[in-house]
Amino acid sequence: PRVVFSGIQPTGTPHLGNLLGALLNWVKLQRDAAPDDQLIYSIVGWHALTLPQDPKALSASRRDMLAVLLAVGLDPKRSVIFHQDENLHHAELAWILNCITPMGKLRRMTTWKSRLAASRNARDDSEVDESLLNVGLFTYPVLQAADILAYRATHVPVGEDQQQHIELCRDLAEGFNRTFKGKKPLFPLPQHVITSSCRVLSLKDPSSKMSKSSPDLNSRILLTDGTSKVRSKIRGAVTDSTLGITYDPEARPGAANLLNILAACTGEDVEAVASRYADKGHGEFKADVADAVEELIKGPRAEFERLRGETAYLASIAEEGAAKARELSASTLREVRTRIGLV
Ligand code: AQP
Repeated sequence: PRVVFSGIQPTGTPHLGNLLGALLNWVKLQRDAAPDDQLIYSIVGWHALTLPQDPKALSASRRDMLAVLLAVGLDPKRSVIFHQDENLHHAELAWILNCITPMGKLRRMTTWKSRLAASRNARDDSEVDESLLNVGLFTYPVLQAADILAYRATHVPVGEDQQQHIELCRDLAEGFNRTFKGKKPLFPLPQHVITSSCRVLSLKDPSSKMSKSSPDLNSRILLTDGTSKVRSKIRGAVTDSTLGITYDPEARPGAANLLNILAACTGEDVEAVASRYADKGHGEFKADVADAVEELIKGPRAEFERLRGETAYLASIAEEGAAKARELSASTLREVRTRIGLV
């Protein structure tokens, strides 16, 4: 049987990229799973702390994210849905893994390098070094490895941008197995499941991905956006002035992004969608993209609005999820402690 683990940060309202790139795939995995597959989905609050968060907003996002996971169709009877910060085994294992992780490996993470570059740009100073960045950001991938290994997960459905982190996780699992031998290797080497070829790009700058943290609200479609917001954001999406629609991600990234979105919403092949719009105008194309997005999000949006008020229900789901998660990771941590000598 497979053990599937994935996580999402409670850093704000999920956008179309999170839905198409992650959450809807989690639901698909849940639907297609074999009866003895274990599915574990976590809201990773400790990861969110690596960037500054307003405590009130974080607390609200944390609760809302649980409502979102239920609203998109995750079933707490089938999947373990819980807050990372309510299972301390993650932090314990992260510390232990930190102690076997070479700094050089973390310095090579592209996510770390891009944070460093962003900090240099923000200060307009190419001499800025890592001393200004926090240690949590540096060791973020080790916490992610702990999230996965605490459940001895075999499959990790996350975006392509996470590939390097999964490789690090495999390295750490392998290193631990080699150093701390038992009757059999403790950790399976988890596989990266690339859940979607659809990487959703910013509507305003198709050279970067759609992101929760971009300051431009028009760059992303939120799960909470109503019909008219969806329409106006798609209408305002950056495309180009070439007549007709073709799928050319290099030369026409804006149009290609909208084609990818449309194809992902309707479950069609992107080239087939493109050929249907070859002779159509941008206005008509965008109107159809907006309709498809609206069709996709309207159900989860209504369910989210209903659920977010059900605070007692959400609290009970969180509590049950955390208890199950702790139970599942307890045996791993017991074995880890024994093998390293902390018993
Ligand atoms: N634009 C995207 N297209 C496809 N998938 C995406 N994901 C994020 N953005 C896109 C996937 O969503 C999952 C949860 O991601 P996360 O909460 O760890 O956030 P992130 O990847 O750091 O990106 P966000 O959502 O834009 O948040 P911020 O701005 O806070 O960094 C992951 O599986 C990710 O691949």
